[in-house]
Amino acid sequence: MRVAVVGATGMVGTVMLRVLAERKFPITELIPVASARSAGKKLPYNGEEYTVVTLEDAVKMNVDIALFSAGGDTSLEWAPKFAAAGTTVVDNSSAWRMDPTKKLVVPEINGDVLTAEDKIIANPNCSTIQLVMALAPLHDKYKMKRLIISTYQSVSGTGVKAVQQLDNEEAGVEGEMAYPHPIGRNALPHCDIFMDNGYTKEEMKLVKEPKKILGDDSFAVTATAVRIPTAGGHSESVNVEFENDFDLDEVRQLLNDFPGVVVQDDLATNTYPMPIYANDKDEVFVGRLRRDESLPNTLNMWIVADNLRKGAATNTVQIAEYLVEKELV
Ligand code: A2P
Ligand code: 11C
Repeated sequence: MRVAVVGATGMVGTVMLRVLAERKFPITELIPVASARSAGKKLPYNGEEYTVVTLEDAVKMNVDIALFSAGGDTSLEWAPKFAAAGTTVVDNSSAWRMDPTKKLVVPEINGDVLTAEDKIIANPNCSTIQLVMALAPLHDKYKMKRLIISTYQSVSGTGVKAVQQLDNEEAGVEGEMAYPHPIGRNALPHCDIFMDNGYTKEEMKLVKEPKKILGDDSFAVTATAVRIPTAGGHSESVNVEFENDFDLDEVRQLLNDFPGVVVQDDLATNTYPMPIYANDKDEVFVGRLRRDESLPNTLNMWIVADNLRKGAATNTVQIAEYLVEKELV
């Protein structure tokens, strides 16, 4: 496969290169792509160096698969041009996710919706991916009625500038601000931009994307997304009301049996998911499983994953793997 990584110099693009190499993706030629500022720069991949090219050059290079993580505007403009040139694009931006003509995919859940006709495929938002990974097996069995989600999101989700802001604050150094407030020793109930309804865009992604991925809009969702001063790894407190009652041991079993999900839930040893543990791992970790004693058929859970890996790069690469495996590219 001739594979382009668009945004190869960025936070997610860098992890994409690592994940492609780790998973031994069948690459015959790697084409790292970034802005004109980075063209000519060398990037390491699998022990060799590759030269960064521009989108204008890459689109002419007969690419089989392009993994995009260079922002929504770049995707809106360039994904259709790559698709027209015969390339299958897997896009990590929010540009195409809610477009009814595009598939929004977490391979373990709905990989089977993909066909060879899909030329632009959307990768969900990081906080959505870890959420649906933990909910899909439970929804299948007990059917969700309502979800209340509160997120605790790391600064790496915002990008390099935000990681730098936290580093600067921790070192007591003045610098550029990615957020309108300090993030160190703070919690900002503000991820992404505010919408007309008073929710943030991140909160609305959590409301809309799970319904599309699970192919079911019969359940209700409300969310509050909060930025906290962790470097990497998003956490989520989720309250889920089901139509049908559940057994907690069976919940643990269903979660453990689901590919890519690991239950960490042993109170005697203070074992529960944490961002520092999830760091650099591909699995979604679930714990603090307990009955909501205030409502029937209702579960409380705590979900943690590395937002740059399963939340972004790994899921994108898994979609590409699925396409190759099923001979859809
Ligand atoms: P560059 O490093 O040349 O600016 P992040 O998500 O960490 O901010 O990274 C964004 C990625 O998207 C970087 O690789 C960046 O390249 C790339 N990028 C940003 N704007 C463009 C553009 N207009 N064309 C191509 N790549 C872009
Ligand atoms: C965050 N979820 O942590 C964001 C980052 O829609 O792909 C990814 C934004 C997106 O702020």
